[in-house]
Amino acid sequence: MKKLPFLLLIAAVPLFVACSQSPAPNIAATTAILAPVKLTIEAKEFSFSPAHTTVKVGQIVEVVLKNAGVTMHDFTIEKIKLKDKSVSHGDEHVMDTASGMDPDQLPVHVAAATGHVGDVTFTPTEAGEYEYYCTVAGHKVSGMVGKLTVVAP
Ligand SMILES: [Cu+2]
Repeated sequence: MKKLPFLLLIAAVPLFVACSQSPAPNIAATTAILAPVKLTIEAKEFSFSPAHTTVKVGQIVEVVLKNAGVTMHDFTIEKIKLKDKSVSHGDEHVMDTASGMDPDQLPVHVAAATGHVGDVTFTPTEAGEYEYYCTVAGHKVSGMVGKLTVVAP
C-alpha cells in the first residue's frame, strides 16, 4: 500500500487596516471649545463620592453614576439651567408617588440599580452652586447630597 503525503497549507493572512487618519485639528478652533469632562460619582448608603465637584459654564459634563450600594440610587439636579436637554442612560426609576414628583422630568436625573452604572450628560449655562441628591425616599435626608459648582470658563 502506498501512502501519499498530503500537505495542507493554510496561509492565513490577517489584514489589519489602521484607520488613524483623523482630520488635522484646527488649533484655534479646538482651544476655544472646552473639553468635555467625565465625572465618576460613586453612590452608596448614604453618600456620594465625591460630594463636591467643579465644572465650567458651557462644558459638556458627563456624570457616570456607579452604584456601589445595596439599593437603588440616583443622581439628580432639580434646579439648574442647561443648554438643551440632558441625556441619560440608566435604570428605570419608579416615580415617587408620595411626593408626586417624577424624577425623569427634572433637568438632570439618572438612576442605577445595585452594581449598575448610569450616565447623564448635560451642559450648564450659568455659574453657581447646584445641589445634587438622590431622590429615593429618605436618602437625601440620610446624607445623599452633594454640590456641583459651575464656574465661568
Ligand atoms: Cu439613594
